[in-house]
Formats: sequence, C-alpha cells, structure tokens
Amino acid sequence: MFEVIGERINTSRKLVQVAVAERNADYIIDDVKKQQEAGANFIDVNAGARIGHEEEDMRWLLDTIQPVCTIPLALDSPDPAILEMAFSMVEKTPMINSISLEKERFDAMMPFLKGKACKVIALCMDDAGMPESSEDILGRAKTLVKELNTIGIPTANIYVDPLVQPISTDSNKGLMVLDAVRAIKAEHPEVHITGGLSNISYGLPQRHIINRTFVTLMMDAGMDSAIIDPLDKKIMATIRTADMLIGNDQFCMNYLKGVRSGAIES
Ligand code: THG
Repeated sequence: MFEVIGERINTSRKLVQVAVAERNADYIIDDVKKQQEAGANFIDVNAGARIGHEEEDMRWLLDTIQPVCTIPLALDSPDPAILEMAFSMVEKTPMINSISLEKERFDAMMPFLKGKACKVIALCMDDAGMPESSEDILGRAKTLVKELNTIGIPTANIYVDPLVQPISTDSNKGLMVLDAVRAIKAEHPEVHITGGLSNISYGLPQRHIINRTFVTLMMDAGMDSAIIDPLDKKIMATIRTADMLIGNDQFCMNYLKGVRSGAIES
C-alpha cells in the first residue's frame, strides 16, 4: 500500500516557523494529530529554515511531537550531524531523510547508517547537481542501492527519491522521471520510490491539479510513497483511488472505507 509522509512540520512553512519560534507546542501537537488522523504513515520533521537554530528547533520539535505521535518520524535534514542527534532522540525507529551521493554528505552518512535497521530516503543527487536524464537518475539510484546494501541496509528499507523537476522549464521533465522510476523498479523490484511532487508544477498556475495528475502517473510507474500534505483531501483521495486501480486494495476495502468516512468523494 502507498505510504504517505506528512510534510507539514517544516519550518519553511510560515505558520510552523512562527509556532516553533514562539515554542507554541499546542499548534504543533494539533497539526501532528491532524496528519495522523488523515492517514499519514510517517511525520516528516524539518527544522532547517531558521538559520542557526536547526539543532535546538529539531530537539524542541522532537520533544513536542513524540508524546502524541503514534507513527514513525521522517527526520529531514541535509546535515548529517542533525540527523545523528535526532536519531539518538527518537523512540520509534525513524526514516532518515536523507542521504545523497554528494561526497561530503555521503561520506558522513555512510558510517552513521551502517547496520542500522532504519528506513532511508536516497536522493538521486550528486556533486554534479540535479540529474539531467532518466539514465542519470537510474545510474545514481543503482549506486545508492549498491552502497547502502554493502553497509547492511536491505533494499526494502531504501526509498529512492528521483528528484522531480519543474515541467515549466522543460516539457521532458515529466517523462524523464517516469521512465527512470520504471527502470529503477525493473532493476530493484523491492526498492521504494518516494519524493516531493510539487516541484513538477513550479511556475505554473493551478498547481494542485498538476500534482494530483502527476502522482497518478508516478504510481503507475512504481512510486509507492510521497512527501505530501495529508490534509489535502483531494490528493489523498486521488492516491487512495489510484492505489485501488493498480491492484493494492483487496476487495476495494480501503476505497470503500474512505468513501464511508467522507475522505473520498467524486
Ligand atoms: N524530497 C525529500 N524531502 C523533502 C523534499 C523532497 N523534504 C522537504 C520538501 N521536499 C517536502 N516538504 C514540503 C513541505 C512543505 C511544503 C512543500 C514541501 C509547502 N510548501 C508551500 C508552497 O510551496 O506553497 C509553502 C507554503 C507556506 O509557506 O506555508 O507547504 O522533495 N526527500
């Protein structure tokens, strides 16, 4: 079944940034509860936006969230030191968001991840920057899976993020990722595919219809997880419906449950 990583606890979101700056625990707790009730499988926690405060903000967020959180966290930082600190604080085995092939980050993350039972998001990014072709994405994904396997992370715990780029800059950017996801799943059937979706619609109006349509196509290609807003009822309904249509909902149970609860409507 598709796994939703709830993206809302991120200090790049204005209201979250204010709540974190004011140490407004009630706001954060309420948001986490809502994401859980909406069907999130993980809560992403990103404290990166208040420059110079990431460590103390991450600590405060984890202390605030954990007492009410019944699902695992996705610890979200480009800084390996922050991820290590956060990992040492969590009660439930988390998802680590993320490792990449950027040398400095890769070299710091590998010893830390060695032998850990956690899930890990692997970004198809290296020191040359964003991938420029589906072959680029596939090559980086293969390297990441191979390297993570060698330190004891099983393929089934790896969530490859192929890095979605704006379709407004190049009409090929949709197919580039869709083709890459198919190729990665052909190479590694057990690997998960995740990522943020909203980059696809960057620079265009009415972004939500683009994001919803894109997630449907991505699910056909093999995406089985995404970092999204679980309170966006329309994208959640689209994901539940697509998951049924690609064979992940026996007897349509989840779809019917969603309709009965009011979460899914046409
Ligand atoms: N891949 C991985 N991790 C990621 C991303 C990714 N983590 C961060 C990000 N991308 C996904 N998370 C968010 C969180 C919030 C928002 C978008 C992505 C968001 N954006 C509003 C907007 O763009 O309009 C900002 C609105 C506001 O200021 O409140 O809400 O790709 N592995």
